[in-house]
Amino acid sequence: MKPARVAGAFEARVVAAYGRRFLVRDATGRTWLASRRGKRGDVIVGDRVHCTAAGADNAAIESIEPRRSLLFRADALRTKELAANIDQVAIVFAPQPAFNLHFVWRALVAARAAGIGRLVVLNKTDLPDAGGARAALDELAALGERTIAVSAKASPEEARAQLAAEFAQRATLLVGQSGMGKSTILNLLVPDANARTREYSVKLNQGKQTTTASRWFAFGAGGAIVDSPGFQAFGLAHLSIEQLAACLPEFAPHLGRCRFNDCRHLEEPDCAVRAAVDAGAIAPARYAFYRQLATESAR
Ligand SMILES: Nc1nc2c(ncn2[C@@H]2O[C@H](COP(=O)(O)OP(=O)(O)OP(=O)(O)O)[C@@H](O)[C@H]2O)c(=O)[nH]1
Ligand SMILES: [Mg+2]
Ligand SMILES: [Zn+2]
Repeated sequence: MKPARVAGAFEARVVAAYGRRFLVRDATGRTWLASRRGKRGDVIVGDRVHCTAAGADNAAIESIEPRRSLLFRADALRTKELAANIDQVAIVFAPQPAFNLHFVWRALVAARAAGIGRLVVLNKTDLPDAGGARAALDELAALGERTIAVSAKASPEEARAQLAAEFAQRATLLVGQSGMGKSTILNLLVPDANARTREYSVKLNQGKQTTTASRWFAFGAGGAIVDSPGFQAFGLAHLSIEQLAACLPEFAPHLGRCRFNDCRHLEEPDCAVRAAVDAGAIAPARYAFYRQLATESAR
């Protein structure tokens, strides 16, 4: 007996978005070009959506399922959603091109604030470590973050095994500055990703094959890997000063111990966080990072 269903209605995953055009993948693995009639900007990669068929390969997105998670960044002017329904963010950095350590730290704060798991990936370990990437990774491990070091290009088999263990059965978003190796890692784990990226670009009329937008790829049994384009500034203007302090793990033992309940840990007297900096329990560079974020906070 066939299951009852509404003619032409189906559920799907948004696997790519380009302007107001989307690619959605249904349960059978078929990809449809979809549009969101009337609405603007409310569908993002990773969303589970309800669609109706509107032609041979065309569909209309009728509604969006509630999201399990949402990662985004924001500056004073605008908010940029990165992906919906991910379980963890893999922040990729490398000795070359020159990395910005604050980018890694900011991505960790954004993920923590969104209740999303975190993994810091140092890639290109085959290159000379001019920028102290390894030391930066070790410092993050000491703060309790999950870390992993790989060379996706020089030791692909080893890298594949290491990464597959971390990515199994979870939806992972790859983020990082441009050129760190996100797409290389994706291609290592999802062998047909290149071909599908081309297929997506053609269907969305994008032309370019570099990573210009987030794309969702199924990975193994129950997992997914989302590639995203590199960008330079990971804005956290959407977080309040209180949230920022709560997202720095080494601040945790000191929070609630300041003289004032609403202490911002900036200029207030008898601040336990600043006392911890003076005592060497919080690294001055991390406290300076916090102050920087606090100046950008819109709330
Ligand atoms: N030496 C070395 N080069 C690597 C490694 N992994 C990736 N690369 C190279 O780094 C360059 C950038 O890699 P991509 O995977 O395109 O980087 P990306 O992070 O996807 O960059 P965007 O899409 O621009 O954000 C390519 O030339 C890769 O071949 C590695 O482990 N070692
Ligand atoms: Mg890329
Ligand atoms: Zn304080």
